[in-house]
Amino acid sequence: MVMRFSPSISKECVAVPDSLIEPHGGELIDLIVGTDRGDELRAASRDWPSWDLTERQLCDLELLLNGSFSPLRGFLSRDDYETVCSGMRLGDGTLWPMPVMLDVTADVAESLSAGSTLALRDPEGVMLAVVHVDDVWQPDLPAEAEAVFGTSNPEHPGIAFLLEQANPHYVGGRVEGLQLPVHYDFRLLRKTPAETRAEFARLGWRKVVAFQTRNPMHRAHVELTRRAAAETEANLLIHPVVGMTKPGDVDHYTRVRAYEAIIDRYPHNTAQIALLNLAMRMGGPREAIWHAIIRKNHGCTHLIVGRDHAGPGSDSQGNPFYGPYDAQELVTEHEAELGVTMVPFKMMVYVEDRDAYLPIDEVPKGVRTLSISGTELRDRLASGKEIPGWFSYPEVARELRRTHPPRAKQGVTVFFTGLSGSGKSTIANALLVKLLEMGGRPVTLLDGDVVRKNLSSELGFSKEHRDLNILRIGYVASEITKNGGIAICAPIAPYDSVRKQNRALIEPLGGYILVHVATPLEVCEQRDRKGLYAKARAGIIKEFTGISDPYEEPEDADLVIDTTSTSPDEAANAVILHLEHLGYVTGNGADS
Ligand code: PPS
Repeated sequence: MVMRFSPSISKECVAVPDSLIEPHGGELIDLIVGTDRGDELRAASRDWPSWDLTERQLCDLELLLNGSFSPLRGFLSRDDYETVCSGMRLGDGTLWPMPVMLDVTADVAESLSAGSTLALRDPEGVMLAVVHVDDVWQPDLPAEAEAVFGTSNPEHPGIAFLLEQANPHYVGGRVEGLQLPVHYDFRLLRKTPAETRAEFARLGWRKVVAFQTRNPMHRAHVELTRRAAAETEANLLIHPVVGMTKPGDVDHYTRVRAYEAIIDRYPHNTAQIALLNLAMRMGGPREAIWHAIIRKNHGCTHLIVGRDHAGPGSDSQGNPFYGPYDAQELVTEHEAELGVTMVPFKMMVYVEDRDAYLPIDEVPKGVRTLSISGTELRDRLASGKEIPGWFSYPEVARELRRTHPPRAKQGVTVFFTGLSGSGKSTIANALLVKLLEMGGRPVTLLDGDVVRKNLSSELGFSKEHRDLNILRIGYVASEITKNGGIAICAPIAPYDSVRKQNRALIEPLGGYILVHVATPLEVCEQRDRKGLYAKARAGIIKEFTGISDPYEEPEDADLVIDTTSTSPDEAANAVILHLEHLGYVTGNGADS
């Protein structure tokens, strides 16, 4: 049976090349210098300014140093940057779609000029490389975003990164490397282009089709890659990105264990896994060209380009950032120049009657198909529901379940906010003992007063200090949540933006529930159990929340409780019921 991927592939009979594909630009770049030069650079670095590389820059530097970004020999100069942004080409005309930039702060930029040298260091301070500076300039980041990503929508993760996280100055220049960044995980699977090429040469792999992925591979992906390899009569390189992917993606540890678990599903010795420490930009069409260049440098002759390749999906209004096949179109335009053959594929769907996967355009009309979206998969994991065998393999489902337990086994933070005397601590204490009585998970109470005696003992009540206090509580709660415990927090937390920062930190790690203890000020003041309101009214205590300092009512509370006429027992019970409603505690106890 002949499988059809695209007319161009099914018609052509591709000859087996007698040597590996040429790197992009003709030469595989290796920027690591010899020992003597390394010693020379280390000694001279005493007088140079240093830059501590960001997470993204560490990824970019690694791929520059090991030749994945051939023909680049450093971070883009201003001229190259401008032509890359405007026309996807370096100054010399070589196709290059993505800016690879060294962004620095204003103070570091001020210490540099053309001709200076900058030492690049990893987070521990180890010098990995130097940049011989050609240009230092302040780029127009919104213009770059628009040119590279084809939109100015700040919800695009590549644009959000540029506008919110990138530093405001760029430094361009040639790089000399002393050593590659160190990785302690999956060492045997991390391969430089020289290593994949050497391995392909040794194994006699001349035609290699690369599969780029940032997701776990389920049956659809395995079927698709098997078909792609069979159709092109090529070996398969599963080449997952383990650097930076889209925020919220499954972590690379889980994914790599899952890739390792399915490698035996391919015909023996025909497929391999290699990990790529790329920082993705989610740039859709341009990024697809970039992926092709990177795979070419690793010795791959073909690249699978799927639906919405390297795209970030849709914005919050449901509008897709790119058309589903925009990436395929752009790669097709440049395929001849790239020298990498695209293996395009449509979305694969499961055809129940045949118990098989088919590209959606090959499914006969009226036939029932099944698919599970990423969101549905996350929901199934969270609720502990079955992951059907037609969708994934038991070994992949097992790995996902290990790191994505159902909600009843995930950590959760219950964050109370409200005025002094509103009843936060009392409800929090009642909740603590009720959860301990249920059992199953460790429970920690971070009460406002108690935290101020230890974690935040040196802090006062200025906005700055209050925010710091809440961020500290949030950090501790995030660690507890990440490790499967329950954190109950009960500070006043009067400011909205810092509460939101905590939510953003904690939510991806488990549950986060904001409870507004909305007891009115008059009631709190009337109770005045600690006599603080009287002192605040008398001006003895300054900056007192509700009296002489603001309290910003939350608009994003998951639960609102007014203790004017609610007992602590009732209030704690309402929280437990809400946790149960969300699945964080089950009817039989927290550990079931
Ligand atoms: S904050 O704003 O969230 O950092 O405050 P928090 O850490 O919860 O600390 C509030 C407790 O400190 C006592 N206290 C004050 N509260 C508000 N404003 C001022 N100026 C102040 N000075 C001291 C007070 O006992 C608070 O405890 P609770 O349990 O809320 O009454």
